[in-house]
Amino acid sequence: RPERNRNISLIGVPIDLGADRRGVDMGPDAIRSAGVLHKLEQLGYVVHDQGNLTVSRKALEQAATGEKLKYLAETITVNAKLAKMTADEMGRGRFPLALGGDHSMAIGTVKGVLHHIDRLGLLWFDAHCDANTAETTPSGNIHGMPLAVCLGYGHELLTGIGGRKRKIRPENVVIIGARSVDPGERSLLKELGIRVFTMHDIDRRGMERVMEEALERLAKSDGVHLSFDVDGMDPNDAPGVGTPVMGGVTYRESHLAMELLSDSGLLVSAEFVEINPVLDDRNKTAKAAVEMIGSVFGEQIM
Ligand code: 4U7
Ligand code: MN
Ligand code: MN
Ligand code: MN
Repeated sequence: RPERNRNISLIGVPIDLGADRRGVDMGPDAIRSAGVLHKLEQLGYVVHDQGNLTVSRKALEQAATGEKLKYLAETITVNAKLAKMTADEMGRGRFPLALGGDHSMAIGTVKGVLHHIDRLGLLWFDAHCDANTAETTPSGNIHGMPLAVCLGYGHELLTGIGGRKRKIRPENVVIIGARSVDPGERSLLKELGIRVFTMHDIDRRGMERVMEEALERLAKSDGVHLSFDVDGMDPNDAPGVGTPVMGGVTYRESHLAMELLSDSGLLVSAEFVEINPVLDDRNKTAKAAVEMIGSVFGEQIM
């Protein structure tokens, strides 16, 4: 079994400006209530809890701003702070674990990790591909754009966060669980040659073989960031999400994916995002996220 970094830096990111449904800003506290600290400490980790970043909700009061990218300014502010905190915590030798919050926060975490690992691999677990740009977005919601931004595509104020030159290389990205892809995303991902493991692939080949191929690709990077959008899971198992899509990755398949990722020893940072307790069923989704966190940090049944 791989040597693990025993020090985890927990960073709550209560942002909901990237999404249309309110409430995802309460995700970090929902995951805390579901016992994430206890889980990690039980597994033998030392958790350095940074609390939650401050996210101004002022922008929300000025409804219908007519911006093409909704709440761009505050989203940039939050992600710049998050990138810095992530890079700083990694600089202290800690494993950054961010809790969200809408998926726009991946811009900050990934840019922060890129500060230390230039050839970073990225495992994007999601029902969506989050590869829209200002030109292709059907919604104007920035949580549909972070993967494009991490690859260097999109509004220059977003790609500039944490330094324009820091980006993920297409050959180091895998997407797992995709089942809702917009036309503009499809063309960008095809153009870049990004490996997308759709639900069709998981149905046909099973999660074990999908993960084996995914990890084989990611092993060529210098370390992997996990961006886990809980809507990648099936809405029956993870109902507390703003953009549910039927026919997702089951609870068991998700566990297996996290266990195999854990066993690979490639993981250097992670985030769990899009948990919306307002839409949830008795914190079921946050509890599922804590179980996935357990698996990815090495929890075993026996
Ligand atoms: B999430 C969407 F059009 N693609 O861009 C968009 F379907 O972080 C949804 O994966 C984005 O939850 C979902 O608005 C973002 C839409
Ligand atoms: Mn999603
Ligand atoms: Mn997402
Ligand atoms: Mn497990």
